[in-house]
Amino acid sequence: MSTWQRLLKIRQDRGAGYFILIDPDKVEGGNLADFVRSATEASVDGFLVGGSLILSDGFDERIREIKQNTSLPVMIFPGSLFQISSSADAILFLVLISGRNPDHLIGNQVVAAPIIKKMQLEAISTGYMLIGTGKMTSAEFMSNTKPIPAHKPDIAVAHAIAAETIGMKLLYLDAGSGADGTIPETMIAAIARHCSLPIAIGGGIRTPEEAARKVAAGASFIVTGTIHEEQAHRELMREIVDAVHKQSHVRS
Ligand code: 1GP
Repeated sequence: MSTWQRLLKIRQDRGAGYFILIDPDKVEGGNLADFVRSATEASVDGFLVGGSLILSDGFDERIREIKQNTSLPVMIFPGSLFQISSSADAILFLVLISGRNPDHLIGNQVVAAPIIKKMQLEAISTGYMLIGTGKMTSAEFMSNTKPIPAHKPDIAVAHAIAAETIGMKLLYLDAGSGADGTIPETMIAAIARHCSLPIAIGGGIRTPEEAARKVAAGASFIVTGTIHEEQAHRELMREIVDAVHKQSHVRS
């Protein structure tokens, strides 16, 4: 079964899935193996690995370490061309559709696609939208793009429909790592009404209640990263797992 099929099955069986984003630079206590094992025990649905700016080297080694400690899907969420590894299960093949920076619309994809194909790494075509909820985030600064304003759901809907029409598989709406605010439920619901692509939501989510509200609005996947870098994570992971999966039952 491909990783994409696994994701669709998670969505089908559990209503929605919960992914932990690992920035290899920032794992709590520096103990990646323990972190991955405890997240797996907490029944999260998979891992994303990446960051807007990773300063340490050994990206491939880190992916292998994560893979050795979980049987869950491990997907690259690339912040740059240097974040490609054949050891992952798949890579989110991101196109930064909310921006108008040609490097992130086609330039980097042209460089990366032949490498990914040669590696036989599964690529999941993803329409990535940055949403501006407050202060400037690393993703906004590093990508040199303007985010879609959080109070403009109609603009986000038009981008989502464009991604669907182009033939992308997944939408990822991101407020950016450590964002002050989260993606508004009104925006998620508007996209879910007009577009059938699965929606991943990340950026600034800190509580199970917030995660549950995103799922109730129409999100298929919830991503959190920063909270696990900041605090004891095991209990919180379980609570978010429960909130995401329970909320899915309420919705369906
Ligand atoms: C960032 O969506 C991810 O790209 C996760 O955001 O680190 O704020 O949870 P946080």
